[in-house]
Amino acid sequence: AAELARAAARTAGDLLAPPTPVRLGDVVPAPELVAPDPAADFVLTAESVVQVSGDDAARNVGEQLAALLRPATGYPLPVADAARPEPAGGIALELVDAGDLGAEGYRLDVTPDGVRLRAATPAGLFLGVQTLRQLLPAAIESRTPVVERWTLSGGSIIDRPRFPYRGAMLDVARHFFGVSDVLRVIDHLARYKLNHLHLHLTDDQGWRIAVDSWPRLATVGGATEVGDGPGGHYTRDDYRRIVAYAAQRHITVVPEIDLPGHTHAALTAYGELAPDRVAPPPYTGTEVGFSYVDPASERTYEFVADVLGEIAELTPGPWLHIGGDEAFKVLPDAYAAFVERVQRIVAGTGKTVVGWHQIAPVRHAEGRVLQWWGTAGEDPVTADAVRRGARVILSPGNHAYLDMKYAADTPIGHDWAGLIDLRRSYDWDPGAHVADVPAEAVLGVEAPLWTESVTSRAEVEFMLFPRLPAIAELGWSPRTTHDWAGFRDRLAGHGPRWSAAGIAFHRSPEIPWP
Ligand code: TNX
Repeated sequence: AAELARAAARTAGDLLAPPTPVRLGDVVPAPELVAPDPAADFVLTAESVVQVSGDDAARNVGEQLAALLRPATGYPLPVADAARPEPAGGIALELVDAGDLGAEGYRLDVTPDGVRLRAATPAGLFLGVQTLRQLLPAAIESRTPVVERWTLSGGSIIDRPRFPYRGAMLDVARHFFGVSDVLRVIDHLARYKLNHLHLHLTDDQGWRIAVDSWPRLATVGGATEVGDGPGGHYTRDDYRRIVAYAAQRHITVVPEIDLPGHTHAALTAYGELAPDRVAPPPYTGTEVGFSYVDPASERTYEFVADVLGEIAELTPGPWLHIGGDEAFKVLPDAYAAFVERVQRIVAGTGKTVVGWHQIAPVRHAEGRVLQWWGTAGEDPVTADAVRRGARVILSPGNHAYLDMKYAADTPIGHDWAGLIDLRRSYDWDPGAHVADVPAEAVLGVEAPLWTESVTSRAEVEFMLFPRLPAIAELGWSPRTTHDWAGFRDRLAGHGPRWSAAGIAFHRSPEIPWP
């Protein structure tokens, strides 16, 4: 049957008028350099082969490319090793030091003879593949064979990211999202060249990761969520699966254990951590700032060391996020002493500490990173921490928060940081957003999705799309390409891609969707 469908697609495709091809520059995030050659279009055919040079990781990118293209085209697209891969009517992926492309850059050349993609690393090839995917007609996103002429516009793209850290956060604590939902979010990140997934694993309403040394955290602390839902948690194997799936897509998982506040779920499991040593009943509301583990108890630091030790061991990436936000009931001196000690515990695991910018006032720890979620244009305390050596991930609440409503009538979401339509998520500059936080101190950007009001995969996608691509472009594209009108036009063509991929997106009225 697959064979028949393939044949039918081929014949009918040949009879069809060619669809309006995607222009070479219609890529999100915008590439650094685009040089179209209108005389050099290429058409992918049933005979096309993917040739790959390099190591297993490079070959794996070739396999992923073929797997992306097979369902809609119905073509076999075999993947072949070649010392010197040639387009030869298909696609060549070459792992080679092609100029100054860096760790994530790539060069893509489309000629009538095929597509040549070159990068110095498998990550660069993978990122180039995301561009290649966007250059094919939107129907490429279909999971079943489609009648189409698979044309790519001719010319060259040379591309590399502006910032090394480009991320999104999913709050799996307020509402739990199972492994398959998380994997799908990873796919969404990959499309837009985001390379970090921050998982907010713990909060007042639920503890979502199994910890062998403190088992009740997950079994008791994980059994609730906002509202009446059952909650849930990831086993160590679930978490390993998420990390491995992300790694295949060159995405680093950043696990967050929020401390010392946002810990009510941990206290329900282990009353010994609570200031009064009494385990409270579960909390399934949406208030913040009321809970904390006792910073004056040695037992608390044993807990922190055990938990962070296990998470570090399960996590190949360099980061451990310790939260640090909204610990309103812990006095400043006790808070600073606690965070400094936890920073040392993280250093002891070999990881680099990340925290919400509330940790800025405490002593510097080697390499530490502050995730800034402010809404003003200045923050002297964060600027001072930067002078003392901190780097910053920008998640401004009034631009990058994916849980804010698009408009007053958006059915889910918050508005404490204002309404965030697409233009608001797009129109700011991470390199010059906070006074006295220079671009050199900015590691990158991250778009957090808090889930107090977000309960399903479809609702996650509704809040992510179309704003996630806007944040992705701020993290990836050189500032010289920044242009609202151009972004709007480039993004419009992605609507049909999302529809074909079954992504439930918000049809922002600002975009001329086709
Ligand atoms: C503030 S942003 C929080 C979260 C909430 C969010 C809702 C931050 C570090 N803390 O606990 O979920 O607002 O928008």
